[in-house]
Amino acid sequence: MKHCNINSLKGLWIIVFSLIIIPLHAQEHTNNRAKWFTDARFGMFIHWGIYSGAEGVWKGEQIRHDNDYAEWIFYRNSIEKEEYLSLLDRINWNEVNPEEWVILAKKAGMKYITLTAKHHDGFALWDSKVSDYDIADQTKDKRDIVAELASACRKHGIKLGLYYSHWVDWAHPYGWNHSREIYPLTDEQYDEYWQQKVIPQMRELLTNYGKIDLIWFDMWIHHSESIITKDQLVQLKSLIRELQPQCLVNSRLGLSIEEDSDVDFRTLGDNQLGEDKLEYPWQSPGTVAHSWGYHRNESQWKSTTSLLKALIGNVSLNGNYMLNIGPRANGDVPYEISQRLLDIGQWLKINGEAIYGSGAFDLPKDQHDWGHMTYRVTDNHTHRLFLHVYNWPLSNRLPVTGINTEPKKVYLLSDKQKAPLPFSHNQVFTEIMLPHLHPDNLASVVVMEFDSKPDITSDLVAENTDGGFSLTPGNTISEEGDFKKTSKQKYGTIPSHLEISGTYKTLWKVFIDKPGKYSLDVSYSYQANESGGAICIKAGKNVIKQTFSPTGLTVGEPNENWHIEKFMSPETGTVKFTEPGIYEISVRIESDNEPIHFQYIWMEKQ
Ligand code: FHN
Repeated sequence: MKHCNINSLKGLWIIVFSLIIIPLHAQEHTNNRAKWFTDARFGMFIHWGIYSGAEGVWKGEQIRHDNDYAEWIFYRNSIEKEEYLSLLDRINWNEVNPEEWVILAKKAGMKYITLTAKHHDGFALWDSKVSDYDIADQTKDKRDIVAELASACRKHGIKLGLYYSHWVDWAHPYGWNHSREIYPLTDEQYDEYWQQKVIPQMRELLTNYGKIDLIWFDMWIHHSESIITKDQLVQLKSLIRELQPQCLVNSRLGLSIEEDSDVDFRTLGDNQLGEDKLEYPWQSPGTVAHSWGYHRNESQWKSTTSLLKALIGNVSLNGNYMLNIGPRANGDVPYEISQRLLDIGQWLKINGEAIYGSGAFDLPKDQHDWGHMTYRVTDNHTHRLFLHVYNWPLSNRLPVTGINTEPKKVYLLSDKQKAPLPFSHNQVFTEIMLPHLHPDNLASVVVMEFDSKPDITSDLVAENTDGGFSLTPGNTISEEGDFKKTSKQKYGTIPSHLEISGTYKTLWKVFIDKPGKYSLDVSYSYQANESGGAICIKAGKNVIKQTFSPTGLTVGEPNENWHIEKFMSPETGTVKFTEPGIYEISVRIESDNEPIHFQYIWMEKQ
C-alpha cells in the first residue's frame, strides 16, 4: 500500500481550502497588469490626425462610402500622398493643445486616454526617425503630439494608451491597403514593412515617451485571414513585453484572449456593446455620432442617456467603455461631444462608486425592466449592489427579484446622509419604496447594502415595474418540442415569436409576493379559420385549458401592402396563489393543422 506524503496532503488541503475560502472576485481572470483597467471602466478614445483637416469632405465631395468614417478619406477618395499632406496647412498649430483633451477626459470622469498615434493613413503623430512621414518633420515647430499628450496625462493622473495601426498602412509602399486584394503584396514585401516600419516605430513609442499603459491595435479579422503571420504578431507582443512589461495589449492585435492568454483585454466591434458577462477584461470602443475622426456633416448624435446606459450596461457585465472624441483640426472638441462628456462626468462625480472598481453581479443581464445592476465589495468588506434605475417607476416602488439575503440597508447613492429607504423583504423578493422625485435625470442609483455576498436565486422571472410578470421564450427555464424561433420582421410589426407545429412544452418560475388572483393573457397569432390547437397552463394547483381563436390579419404599414398576421393577447384564464412563495408555471401548447405563433404570457394581479 502506498503511504500518503504528509506534505502533498497539506498542499492539497491548501488548494481545497483556498478554493472554498478565498472569495472569487467579480472578474476572476484579470491579470495583475490589467487591474487598473478593470477599475477604470471609462476611457477616452481620440481620433485626430491629418484627416481631421478634411472634415469628411474632399474637393467638395463627401467621403465615398455609406459607412462614411471621416478618417478613411485618404483611402476612400484615392487622395495622393502629397495632396493629403497639404491638409496639415488647415491646422492652426497655436490652438492645438492636447492638454485640453486630458482636462476634458478628467472632467468626464474618464481614467485613461487612447490616442491614434498612427492611424491607417500611416502618419505618425510623434517625432519618428523611421521616415519623415511624421508630425515633427511636417510642422514648423516640430510638434510631437504623443509627447505633449504623454506629459499632460502624467500631469493630470490619466493613464496613457496609444493606438497603432499595425495591419493597415496606406502610406508605406508595402503596408496593407485593401487595394492589395487587386494588386497583391508578397509576404516578403509585407515583412519589409513590418521590420522597417512597425517594429522600429513601436520601439520608439515604447522607449521615448515614459510609461505607456496600453497599446491599442486595430485589426478586425483573424490573422489567418490576413497577410499578417502569427509570428509577426508574437514578435510585436514580445517587443512590448520586453520594453514595457506592464503595458496592456488588446485583442485587435489579431490574437484572441482564448488563443493567447497573454493578451490583456478583448476589444468588441465598433460600437458593439456587451451581451454577456465575461471573466476577463473587455472593452467596447464607441462613438458619440458615427465617424471616429471629425466629420462636419455628422448629424446623428447619441443622447447622453444612451451613452451613459452603454457605460453602465458594459460595467454590469464586467466591461469597459472607451468613448471617442474626434477633435477638429484646431483641437476643438465638438460641442455635442464635450457637453455630453461633461454631463456624464457630473453623473460620475455623484455615482462613480457604482462604476469604478465595480463589476457584474450574478443575476441575469436583463432580468429587471427598470435597469441594470453593478456590484462591489468595499475596503471594509461591505457588499454593495447598485441598482441603476433608468426609468423611475410611476408607482414609486422598485421590485427586486432573486436576492435571498435581506439587505442591511437601502439608500440612494446621491444621498450623502444615506437616509434609509423603506423596503420589505420576503424570501427572494425585495420591494423598495422610492421617493416621489427621481434624484437624477440620467439614471438614479439605489444601493442595497449587505454584510456578505448576498445569496441569490437566479432562475426566476422578475416582477416588472408594472407589477406583472412577462413570461417569454427568452426567460424560460426549459423548453422542448416542435418549434422554430422567429426574429421580428417588418420593423417589429411582426414581433419575434415561436412557430409551433406540433407540441411545445416550457417552464418558468416566479416568486409571488402578494398572494391572490392573477390573470393570464397569452399573446399569439393563429391564422386558421376557426378555433383550434390547445394551450394548457399549470400554475401551482391551478390548471387552465383553452383553444386558440383565429386572430386574422392587420395592416402593418399603411399604404405599403403589408397585410401581416395579427398578434393578440386576450385573457386566457385566472389562477389563484394562496401563499407567498416560488411557483412553477408550466405550459403545453399543441397545434393542429395550422401552426400556433406564440409570443408571451402576461401574468398580473387582479
Ligand atoms: O477602421 C478603423 C476605424 O477607422 C476606427 O479607428 C475604428 C475604431 O475602433 N477601428 C477601425 C474599424 O474597426
